[in-house]
Amino acid sequence: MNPETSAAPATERADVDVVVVGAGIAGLYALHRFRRSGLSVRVFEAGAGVGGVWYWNRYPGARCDVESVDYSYSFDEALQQEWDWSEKYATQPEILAYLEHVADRYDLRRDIEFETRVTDIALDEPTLRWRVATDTGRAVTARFVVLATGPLSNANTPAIPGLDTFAGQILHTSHWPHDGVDLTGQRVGVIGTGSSGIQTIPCLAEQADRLHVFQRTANYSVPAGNRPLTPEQRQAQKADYAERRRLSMASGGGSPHQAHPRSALAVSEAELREAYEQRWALGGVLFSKTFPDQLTDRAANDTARRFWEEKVRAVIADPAVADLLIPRDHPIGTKRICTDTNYYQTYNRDNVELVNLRVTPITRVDPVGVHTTDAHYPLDTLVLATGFDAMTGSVSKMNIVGRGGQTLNAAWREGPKTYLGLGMTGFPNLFNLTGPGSPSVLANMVLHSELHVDWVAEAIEFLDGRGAVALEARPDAVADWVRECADRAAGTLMMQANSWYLGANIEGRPRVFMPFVGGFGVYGQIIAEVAAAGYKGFDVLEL
Ligand code: NA7
Repeated sequence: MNPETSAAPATERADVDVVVVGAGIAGLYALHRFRRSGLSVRVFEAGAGVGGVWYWNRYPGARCDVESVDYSYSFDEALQQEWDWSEKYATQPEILAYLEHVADRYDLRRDIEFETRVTDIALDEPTLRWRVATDTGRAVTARFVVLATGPLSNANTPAIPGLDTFAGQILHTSHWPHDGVDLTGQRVGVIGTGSSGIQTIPCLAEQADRLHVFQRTANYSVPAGNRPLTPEQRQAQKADYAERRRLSMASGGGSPHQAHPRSALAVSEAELREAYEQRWALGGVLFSKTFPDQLTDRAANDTARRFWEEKVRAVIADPAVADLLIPRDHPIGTKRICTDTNYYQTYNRDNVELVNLRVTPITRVDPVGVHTTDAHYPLDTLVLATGFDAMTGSVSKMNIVGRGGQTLNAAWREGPKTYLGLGMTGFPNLFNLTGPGSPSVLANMVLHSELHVDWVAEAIEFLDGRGAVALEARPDAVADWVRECADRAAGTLMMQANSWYLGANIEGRPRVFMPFVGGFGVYGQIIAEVAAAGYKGFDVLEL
């Protein structure tokens, strides 16, 4: 507790100014930034180390699909100048090493309690203090609670009959053993062909004796074009860092690359092709933003889809296999485009078989393998690349109780309801980072985390500066924001895919498009204007 900066009322003081839940990218920066404001901070982290998603997702082939030079903190020029990324797209071990370096460099670990999961967060209404309880029995009170739990941190394990009877090894991509796994000579099955499956399948195919890929829905993937960075490239990037960051902060997705200035439907065939070729060479997920109308106009989207299909068919030896790998159920980019290295080429290998679950669904797992409606696949290892209960999953696992005993889960029963993604009515001083109602996973999560953390830090400074106690989102501001997010999503093609952006991968979740789709730069402006206007849409509370 820092007595100078704490504006605690005469009533009992809180143990700390801020509790941060999670020590991933957002949580680490939150701790550093809040300390810089002179606040006392306690971070609770379920893992045994820092890193969040990069601590847990250790499957072979795990990489970020945002360029490493962009997917890194911008808050300290010295840090961004001193750290050397070895490749265009960093591997999970390299990102984790970077985050460990950050934790050491800023002496963060002393305020983090590891292997401690937050179970309950309850408001004491008279004092507007939060009481945060954990599974280790530790509880603290705080003036502010910041949820830095990440949108992709709650693994989804499908309820396949008999899964628990499997006598071999079951691995989930998001909980891969820390010592690695040797699959040499094994019969391996992979369920799931999202980003995780698509990254790991080529690596598993090289190790396994036989690999069966159980695909329910085909996905669009674009080659990463990954390569080592030369010292000259690194130097050039670092020399240009300020401009790179400026462009990223103003962009749609938090990276410096700009879309073509014209509609995909307004350019000549040659220009169209050239633009797509350039993005293809750039690699990865940015392919979905080659033209500004690609995600709003079906005809524009089709031009990208046709280009993509031609490229992908060209590398798959068997046209019948290619037919199965080409999505037909959603426009390109309406689920996050995957980024791969030799994914489609992997199906040309003799030891790899693609099983189409749309025609022959899995019926059950038995002790020795997987049954579909027409075959039994004997396996030594079954890999679940089945994704996450995304966006709201981790928050919903905690029992968060606000005003009048209302839980956040009850408040969000029909879908998340936030103002700017940050604040919720009935939950004063509880801030949710990079979750629903913000650009979230549609943006570069490192810069997004910094944007959110800085906003919250400044909001706390604002409150403390005027002797106020809390910010609480007004119900009308929440209703307007929820409507605005829904309207913006409805104006795109994003509603046409059964994506985890919509919670469509988890049974029982309401079908609501959760991220703010209006762009990272636009969103940054909106929240800055709200702050500049004295936190318009929030009630500023005094006791
Ligand atoms: P995703 O993208 O949610 O992919 C999960 C995959 O698992 C997807 O292909 C699913 O098929 C499949 N799945 C899930 N449940 C089942 C069952 N019961 N049977 C068969 N197949 C199933 O998760 P990822 O981890 O790959 O990626 C998540 C994000 O992390 C990614 O977008 C990046 O931003 C980083 P479905 O499509 O539901 O038919």
